[in-house]
Amino acid sequence: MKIGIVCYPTFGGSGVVATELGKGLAKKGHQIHFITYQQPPRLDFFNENVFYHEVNIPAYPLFQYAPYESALASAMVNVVTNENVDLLHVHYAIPHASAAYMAKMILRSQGRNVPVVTTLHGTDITLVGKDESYAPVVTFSINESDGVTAVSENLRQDTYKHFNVHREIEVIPNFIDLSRFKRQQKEHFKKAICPNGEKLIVHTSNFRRVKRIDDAVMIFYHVQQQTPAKLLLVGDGPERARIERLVRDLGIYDQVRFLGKLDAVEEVLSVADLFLMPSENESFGLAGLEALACEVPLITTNVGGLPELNVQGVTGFLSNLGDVADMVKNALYILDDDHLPTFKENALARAKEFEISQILPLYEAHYERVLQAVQPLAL
Ligand code: GMT
Repeated sequence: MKIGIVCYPTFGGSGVVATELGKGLAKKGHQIHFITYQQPPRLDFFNENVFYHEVNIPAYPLFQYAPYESALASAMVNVVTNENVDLLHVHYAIPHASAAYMAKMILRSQGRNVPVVTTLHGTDITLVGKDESYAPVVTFSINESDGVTAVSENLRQDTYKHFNVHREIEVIPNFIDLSRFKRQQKEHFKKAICPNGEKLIVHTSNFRRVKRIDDAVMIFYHVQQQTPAKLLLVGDGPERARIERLVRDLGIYDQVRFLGKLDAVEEVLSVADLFLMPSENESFGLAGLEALACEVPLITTNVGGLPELNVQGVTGFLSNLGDVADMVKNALYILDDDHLPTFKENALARAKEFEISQILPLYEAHYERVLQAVQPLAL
């Protein structure tokens, strides 16, 4: 199959899911054409089945906001036409699903029927997408997609709740490549960060408000008062400066390190004892799955799709949003040397349920169904 994949070239979230999906499909012999405005960070290797097409967005003095959606739709039209792409798979509804609809209509006017699959990832539905500035376009483009998937049952339900969507949505969860995300021997790294055998706590995110990093810092603040610990914060984004200030104000700057946007996050997770995800909303929690794969138990909120990933008392604990005291209590329980080994074992066992080899066939089957349903154009 020849598949055009559209995504944001991000270090985490939908960008990573889309890139890993494309890589996995390419290894299985499909031809994958990535269409993005920048090379996705995990697209850093050569494979004969992988192609990259950059969206060109020309500047013009008239544009206060460059019309990215038009440039993207045009790129999709060109790639489909030149490369004979069978199907377009767009990740994150805004504005990819509506740009794909535009591309589909243009291609149809040229006598080519190319179906569009839209994968809903999270904030495209739960936060920004439902804002009335975008909602009509998001609703229309979901309804007009030929196939729609959501990364959790919770996100599927949220889509029906917030939008006038009347079509089938298939749940295909996020997945993990266990050959990359596995506990590696990085003891020298652990020694450098935790020279006195401290417990290592990690949070990774795009540093947006929805991640509630201040809760992560407060959990760590209370934990380290009762057990020696260090905190690694991986990622960057709008919250970074505020969080750095909070860490300084709490007087724990020496115990906290900001690592920025790390690509090899599995190396950090390999030496971690606990992962914090106190998010306000999380449709799935891919970063949490990456932690589980590296045998790191989770402290999360019980919002969104997190209960579909984190199993209470088995792979970690879930608390109500903002209940820092409960998260501290649970973190100390997990970090107890009598409990930690079991949680680590359970974490890996849970991650195995989301192994990429089990999830890719679900996408392939979804594509097959969508392609079979495409009506030939009347001549
Ligand atoms: O909002 C983000 O954090 C980024 C966003 C994205 O689409 O890039 O992440 C969402 O998609 C991920 C991949 O499917 C999910 O694992 C995340 O839970 C989800 N984030 C939120 O729902 C906040």
